[in-house]
Amino acid sequence: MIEPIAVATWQFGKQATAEAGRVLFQGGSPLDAVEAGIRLVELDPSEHSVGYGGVPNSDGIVQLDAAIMDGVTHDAGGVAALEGFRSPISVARRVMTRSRHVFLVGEGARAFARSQGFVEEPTLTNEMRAQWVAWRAKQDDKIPADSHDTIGLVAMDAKGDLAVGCSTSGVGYKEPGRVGDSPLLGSGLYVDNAVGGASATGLGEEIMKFCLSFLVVENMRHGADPDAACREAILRMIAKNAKYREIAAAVVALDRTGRHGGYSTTPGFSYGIWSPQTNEVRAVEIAH
Ligand code: SD4
Repeated sequence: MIEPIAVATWQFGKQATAEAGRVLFQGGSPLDAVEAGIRLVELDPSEHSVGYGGVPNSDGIVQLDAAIMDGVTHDAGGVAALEGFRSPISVARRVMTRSRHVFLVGEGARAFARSQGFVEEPTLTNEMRAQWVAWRAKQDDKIPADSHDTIGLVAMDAKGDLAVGCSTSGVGYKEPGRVGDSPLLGSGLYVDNAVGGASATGLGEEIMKFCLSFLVVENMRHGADPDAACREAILRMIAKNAKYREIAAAVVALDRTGRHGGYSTTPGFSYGIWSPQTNEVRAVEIAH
């Protein structure tokens, strides 16, 4: 008998995995669990890196990226630079199930969401608008410290079926149209029922150069446990270029036996875990 389990990036991973767990407990599929867990964080305006209340781009417009992938079938859907919808993970899932495509961006993604009956709503909160106005006044090129904490969630049900999702408002004050790793299959997320799943967070410009989530899943395929798989992948980045010791990149993984792990280039990464026995946030302390 396999225990259902969910893991998710960062402190909000605790609430997200608890929500995913609730869905699994009620007999929902791993895809249902991933969507529900991520959606909870997307709709929380106090989280400034995801969904409604996320940090805008340099024009003051919130452009959201998200994707979802099914470990059983490899079906997947994603949206990028989506404006006007608070829960891009739900639109991404609809791309997977109701479109002929896998990935829709910008105005096309928006038109698709409308056609599917999603309700357009403001995504920029007053608080984030005020921060953007202050940033613009300073002409500051620096990325604000709390502007990038993506939610990545991997869930497994009692049958051992897996799914993964990832959602973000991306790097704060990014160029309009910029897309990070989060909605890119293999970079921000990847899952294969035969092995496990992984999701990444951090600076997408660098993560996508290493297909980080795919790499972690392949490391697990070749026998590494999730902790080792994440560590080997991050160390490969650092071996390529020591600058990656300073650039935030982190990844969380769950394998098909329910083991989980994570690793990051810089200290301070944590992830949440839900299982029927536990409901905790485990802080992954990184010693380099
Ligand atoms: C991006 N990977 O858009 C996202 C941001 C992020 O923690 O995860 N930050 O590049």
